Amino acid sequence: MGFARLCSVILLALSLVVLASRGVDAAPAMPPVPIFLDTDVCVDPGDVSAVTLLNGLANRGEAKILGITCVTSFPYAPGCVDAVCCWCGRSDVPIGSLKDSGFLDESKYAQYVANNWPNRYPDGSRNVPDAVALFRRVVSNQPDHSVVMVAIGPARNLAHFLQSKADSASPLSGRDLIAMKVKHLSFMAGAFSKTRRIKDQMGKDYGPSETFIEWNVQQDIPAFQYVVKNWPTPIMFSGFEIGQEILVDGSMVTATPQSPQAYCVPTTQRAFGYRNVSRPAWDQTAILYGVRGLSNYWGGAMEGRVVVDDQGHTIWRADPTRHQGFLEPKMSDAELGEIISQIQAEAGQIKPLGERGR
Ligand SMILES: [Ca+2]
Repeated sequence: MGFARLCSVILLALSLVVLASRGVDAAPAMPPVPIFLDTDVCVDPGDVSAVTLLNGLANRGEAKILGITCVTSFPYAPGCVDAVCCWCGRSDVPIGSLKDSGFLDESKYAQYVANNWPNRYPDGSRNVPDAVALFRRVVSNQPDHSVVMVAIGPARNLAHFLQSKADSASPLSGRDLIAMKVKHLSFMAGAFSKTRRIKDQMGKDYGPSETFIEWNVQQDIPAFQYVVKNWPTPIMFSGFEIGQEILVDGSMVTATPQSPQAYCVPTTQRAFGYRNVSRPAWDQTAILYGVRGLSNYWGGAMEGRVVVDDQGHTIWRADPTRHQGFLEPKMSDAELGEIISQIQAEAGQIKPLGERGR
């Protein structure tokens, strides 16, 4: 082998080492995925981590945040979401809120965050747009079949979006508007695994998926039934079993201790009686799927439909005429956790917008 050829072989080997050392989460160069997020931020602090992850993916150029709606009546939820986005470098994300009263109307962290970190809604949600009006306005301005909807809470807002009527934003019904503008829905809800048993973060075993009623479904079973029956685009579910053993928030807390997200998760964990600073990454998995798809993280065929009984059990049935599926584990929880962990930790380290801190 000549010297020049030997050099080129060494260079090739070195570049492969460099590529490998960039980490397993190096993403392909693609246009940013337009994401509309619906979240029940204020109940589980995992939603705050999920909003952080979405901001991290947007900061990397992989996602574009079109809007975020809150599916809770808690008045400080929009301020909390906005505070997290502002902290991550984004002060103009359109935010909407459920206008029903009395639905998930409490939080162990959201008011403190809304009152103590910069955001547009520190005094509550009175001036926050209605979630339905915001969704219709934002989505109607997007190219056809482009919007990726991500839902990480109960299905009430999604049912309202579907049932909405023509307005100044669009002459279409909600269902027709979604069919025209939305590409697919990534939804953290239900439990589907045939192989993984349902466990909580303390290792308590709740048995197989078919006997388990997942929280997002349970909060509004009629809304969930309505959505799985009527949503006109493909739906990929991230069941409870997908995120249950991925605990990732510790890195975020260490990397950005002054951030609102570093406050939310440990505070709530302590209030729940857990010693771990992390919540399972249920909601983050739906965000990651929405932005990066199956990647080499998961499997999941979409030739079926989900049926929900009146108790809230989720059952998947093969059906070649429908396009609903559920994520199945492929990459190890530890590797997937490393990927989520890294993006969440870096998301809070973007240069601050204006004044930060409590
Ligand atoms: Ca949630």
